[in-house]
This record gives sequence, structure tokens and C-alpha cells, in this order.
Amino acid sequence: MAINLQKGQRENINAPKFTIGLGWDTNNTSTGGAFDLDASLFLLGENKKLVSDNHFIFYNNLESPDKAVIHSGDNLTGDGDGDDEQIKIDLTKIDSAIKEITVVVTIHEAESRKQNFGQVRNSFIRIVNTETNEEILKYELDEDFSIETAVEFGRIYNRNGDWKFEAVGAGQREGLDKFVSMYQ
Ligand SMILES: [Ca+2]
Ligand SMILES: [Ca+2]
Repeated sequence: MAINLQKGQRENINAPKFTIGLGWDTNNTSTGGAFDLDASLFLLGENKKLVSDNHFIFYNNLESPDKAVIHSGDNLTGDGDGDDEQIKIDLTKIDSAIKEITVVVTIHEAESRKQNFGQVRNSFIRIVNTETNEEILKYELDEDFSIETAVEFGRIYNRNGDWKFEAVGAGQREGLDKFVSMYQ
């Protein structure tokens, strides 16, 4: 059974291989453009900054240098069931310089398209055990972040060799560039 985390709650990630899944429905209204949600990861070192520019995993950089993180690619509309974008993480392969992984969801061109999560039906982000397909936790974005255009979903961090997940759930009316400037 999936756990719906409260903000700030911490969970152990007992699965070394897990998948971040982002899903949403297509825009069926006659107004406005397509909904293009983006899942991105920032792989951070001890100093809470990107280990390098190649450690920002997003639609234009789909693999980390150590191949521990692989993004399925950019979905522009949300067409189809289940996860529309996935990022697979294998903690057994991850570079030891990486101490923290921040997971962010943004709406592409939200400002010019006048969009927010409240308009995007059935939008969610979740963590699934890659090997068993068991859902570890999930956020419903359209209910929890109706007026926002960006959500810091959570951070996966290494504490004394164990990987833990902290649900951050911080919504912002910002774009992806804001996070890039924060972590670069
Ligand atoms: Ca996308
Ligand atoms: Ca979909």
C-alpha cells in the first residue's frame, strides 16, 4: 500500500533501485496549450550544489555520468496512462560524491501558457520500487499545489551510508531556471 507522506516526514528507502514516476492527463479543454510537465533531478555534493553541470538530470540531459540515474525522456503532452515521465535511480551505482538528490516537478512555459498544477488533471509524482513495482509514496499535485507551477517533491539523502527520503512538498510559483540558479 502506498504511503501518503506528510511534509517533512522521513522514510527509509529500502529499495536500491527505484523509479520516480510523473503522470498527468492531456489538456482536454478547448483553451490553452498542451500541459508539459517536467521531472528533473539535481545531484548534489556535500556543499548542496550540483557536483557538475552534467549532474542536473532533465529533458536535455537524460543520464548521469555514472549511469546511476536515467531519465525516460521528455513527454510534451501527458498522453497515455500511468507514468508519463520516469527517472530510474540505481543507488548501487551512484558516485560517492553525490550526497543528496533533489526531485523537482515543473510546468514548462507555465507563465506564457498561463498554467498551474490546479488545471492539470490527475497529476501525481510517486516513487516506485523498480524491481517489485511496489509504490513507496505518492503526491497528488493538482490537489495539493493548485496555484503553483513548481514543486520540490523531496530529497533523497545519504546519512551514514543509508539512503533516506524526506518529503519536502514545497510548491512555488517559479520555473525550472530558479532551481538551476539555486543549485549551480
Ligand atoms: Ca515534459
Ligand atoms: Ca498521462
